[in-house]
Amino acid sequence: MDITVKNEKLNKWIKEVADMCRPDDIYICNGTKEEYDRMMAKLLASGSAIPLKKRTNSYLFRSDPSDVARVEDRTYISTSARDEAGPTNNWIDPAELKETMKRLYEGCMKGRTMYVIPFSMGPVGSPISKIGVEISDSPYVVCNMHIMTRVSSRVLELLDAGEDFIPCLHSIGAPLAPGQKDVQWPCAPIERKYISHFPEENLIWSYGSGYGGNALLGKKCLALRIASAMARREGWMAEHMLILRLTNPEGKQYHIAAAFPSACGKTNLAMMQPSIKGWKCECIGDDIAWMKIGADGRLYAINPESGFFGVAPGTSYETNPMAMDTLKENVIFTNCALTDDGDVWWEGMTDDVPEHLIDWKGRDWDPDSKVDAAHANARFTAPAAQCPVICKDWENPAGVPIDIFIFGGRRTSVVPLVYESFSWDHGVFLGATAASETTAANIGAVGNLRRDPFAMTPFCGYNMGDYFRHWLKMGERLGDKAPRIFYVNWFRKNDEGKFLWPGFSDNSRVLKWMCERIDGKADAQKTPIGLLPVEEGIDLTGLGISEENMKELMRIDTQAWRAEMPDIERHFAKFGSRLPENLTIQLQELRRRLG
Ligand code: TSX
Ligand code: MN
Repeated sequence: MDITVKNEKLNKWIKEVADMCRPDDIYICNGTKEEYDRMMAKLLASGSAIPLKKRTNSYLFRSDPSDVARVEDRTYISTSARDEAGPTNNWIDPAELKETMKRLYEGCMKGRTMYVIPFSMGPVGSPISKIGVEISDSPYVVCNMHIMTRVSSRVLELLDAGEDFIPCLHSIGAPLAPGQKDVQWPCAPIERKYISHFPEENLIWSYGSGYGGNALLGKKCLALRIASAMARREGWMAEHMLILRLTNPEGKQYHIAAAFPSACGKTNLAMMQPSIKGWKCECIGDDIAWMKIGADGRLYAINPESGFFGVAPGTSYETNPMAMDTLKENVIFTNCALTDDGDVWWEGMTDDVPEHLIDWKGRDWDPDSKVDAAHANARFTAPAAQCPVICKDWENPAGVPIDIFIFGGRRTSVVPLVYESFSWDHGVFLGATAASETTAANIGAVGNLRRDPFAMTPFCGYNMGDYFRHWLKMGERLGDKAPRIFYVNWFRKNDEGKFLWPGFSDNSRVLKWMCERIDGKADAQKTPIGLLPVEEGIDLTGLGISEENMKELMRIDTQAWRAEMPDIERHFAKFGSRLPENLTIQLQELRRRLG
């Protein structure tokens, strides 16, 4: 195991980790197809991967039932002072957390191979991109990282040339004794899982889980938690946002970045195909945006990822045909159900439920069963390049210039279909107070209002009060080149509990109004909460929605809005003295406008 690389920091780190974790073998990844195939062959041989007859080069994995999602209460932002992590993060002192985790890491890779995965978040060599190296003992992680990030020998060359990288240490926490038989999804029990971030030294330590954001460390850990802390220090933005390009019939392009809490259909919007004639929509990313101010003073965005790690249940040719077409080949499915003819299935995929399935736990399942066949958090990992509407500029190292920011949430009442902020600071207030009603997908009661500022609550790597301040500061720097900020709610219902807005492709009508606002072609009416479309402001050609429903979608109930104030106040109070005064002023002004 005399592995040496030219990058001294990497060399030293590999040796340190190997001495601590004591793997049987070390392997440095190069990102080639041959390597992917070799890893997958190993996973097939061990029985972890199930090949799918119906989809070329695609495989199904079943996780341990205790390891099915990100573990937010085992996720830590470990800074020297607790207050730097802030009220929205779990905190443990770095020295103490490292002590605890070193004891767990001690010998944790015995009987396994230690994979060193050099990857780039963002196009290799882009000035907005960052390099990471994940060390993991999971070949499933290696395959997923091949799809979700750029793993390549070109990254190794940049490292050899002395470029810096973010070390991401991962172990499933399941060493094998000599002769011990492996299980299908090795992992550690919940009380030994730790997803730890040390933003002061750009370091990630993850232990005990093989699932999603707990294990694919380039995504939530690096591209959001560590990157958000770097972005504040370095004057850029790392956001939980989709990126899309809209093109109008005249060929003018608009770039939109949008943040929504979970269960609002972010991936669906990222791949949405407009219902209005002559408008085109292309996908650049569905989850994360890294943005820097360019030489012309505008804000440029890249998607740091190279794949989609999407929630499968609810994805169908009705809700997201472009995603369905992305999933035809070269896909890793996790915790989906298996059909008798060798395909995957999940709740909401088709109207007809197959007569027989193997559920996500590997048991026989029949349609009369009360349990779901696929886990509610079942996932697909698919290359972004396979999306039929991927934008030709999705890998442009310069990024795309953002014109519009959208925030939103799922609200059955109170919040109108769309409104524009009065100013940047007012838009930051909208992001900071963004809220969604809980659905069956959340834990606890359905319909509770949950504030999820900028959809960043689980992903901000530092004090959220400082994060609000950073947004205000970016607005000052961008000045009149700043994107305009809108708030949307696709989910308002009538008093019979029916959705008022058709959503999906028809959301293009709302996006069109935003573009017309940018171009000074659409009037808006001033209301206490923001700028709303005037009557007939939104293009409803061919939609057949009633005037009454449209009125209800845009109605502002000032009484109901006044009733929101105490909750916003309680929400803001959590941030104490870290809450920027500008946001307190925004709240005061809203209260005054509501009368
Ligand atoms: O993703 C959704 N979007 C954004 C699409 C680009 N969903 C699914 C949310 C769960 C992830 C939506 N659901 C949207 C939406 O705009 N709107 C709704 C609510 C809705 C559901 C079904 C209908 C209409 C609205 N069906 C009919 O009107 C027939
Ligand atoms: Mn996300």
